[in-house]
Amino acid sequence: KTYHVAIVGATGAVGTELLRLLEVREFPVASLRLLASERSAGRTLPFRGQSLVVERLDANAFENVDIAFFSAGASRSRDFAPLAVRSGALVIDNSSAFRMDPAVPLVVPEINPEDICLHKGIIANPNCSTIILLMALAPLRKLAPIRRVVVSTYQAASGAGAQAMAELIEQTGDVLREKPIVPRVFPYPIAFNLFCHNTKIDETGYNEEERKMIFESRKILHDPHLKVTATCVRVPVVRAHSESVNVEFAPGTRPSLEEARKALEAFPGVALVDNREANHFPMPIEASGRDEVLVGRLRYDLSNENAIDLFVSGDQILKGAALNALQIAEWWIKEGSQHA
Ligand code: A2P
Ligand code: 11C
Repeated sequence: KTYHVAIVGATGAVGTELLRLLEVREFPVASLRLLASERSAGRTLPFRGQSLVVERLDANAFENVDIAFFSAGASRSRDFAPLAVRSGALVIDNSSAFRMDPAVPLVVPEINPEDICLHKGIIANPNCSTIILLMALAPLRKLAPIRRVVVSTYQAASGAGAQAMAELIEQTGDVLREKPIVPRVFPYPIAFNLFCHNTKIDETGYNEEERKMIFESRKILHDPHLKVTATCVRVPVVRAHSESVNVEFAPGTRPSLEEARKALEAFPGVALVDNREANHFPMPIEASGRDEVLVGRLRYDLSNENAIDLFVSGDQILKGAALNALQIAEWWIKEGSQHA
């Protein structure tokens, strides 16, 4: 069986990666429709040796589409995903529009694939920082119950889109050439700087990215009482997010580092990078372009007998977005449609 596929946001950072993954992972594509804004209509993008023309997103774009990947921001998802579902498409949505809707599964296929079967037309792809965190927590959670997580992120420019990646690169060159810089995409200089994640701060002082990490983690892990606190920071890295994570287990249940390393190594989608002698641990530069989330720097928390510290780096565009979305579709066509 083959599928008629659409990508909404095909010209963006995630959309272009999705296009490449559909080809290299040999997704059974019968036809592919590339959708973006009016600005990109008429542009061509390569797929399987052909040039496909990008079309403007409109209400008729989903006729005969079986699977629609949305990656063009939450307002486009809110406006067009329900139309796509009405036309009979399965929507896999990369935006935050429907993630916390109780009727919409929020899925990391290595963690809660069975939730895919509960969909009513839309399946949500989690926030990239949440996915990357949970890829490290899920194997540890099999060893002992996790009570609390303290996470600080080091988030790449890619999370803010293709233009933000370009801004980081251009601005770095401008600073080196001592040219004056004027931030366009980010609110502050990103070259040689870092700042609180560029989302709204609420009355508690948390930014929106931090809140996503807290609430999405609970939903994906089916653990409404899990305690999570997060500090999300944008750093001058192009496309892989890193996270420093303190994991506290239920009293008296902390696994040994050896058990934790084994569990991480055995978990699909995780690569253990934990070489103390060489001081070689997860780095965004090594995570970039890789499917696996790198996990390492495992050590006992000397301040808490129930906790372990670790460090994680994962490609924000791949496992954080396009790859996870495609894996959802792959699981659905292989396993899920049999449960339907
Ligand atoms: P376009 O390239 O035509 O602006 P990124 O996350 O890298 O910034 O990409 C965002 C994606 O969402 C792009 O493909 C962009 O298309 C698309 N997009 C942005 N605004 C709209 C819109 N109003 N209608 C359709 N697609 C949009
Ligand atoms: C970032 N995590 O790195 C964001 C990007 O909820 O899908 C994705 C925002 C989202 O800035």
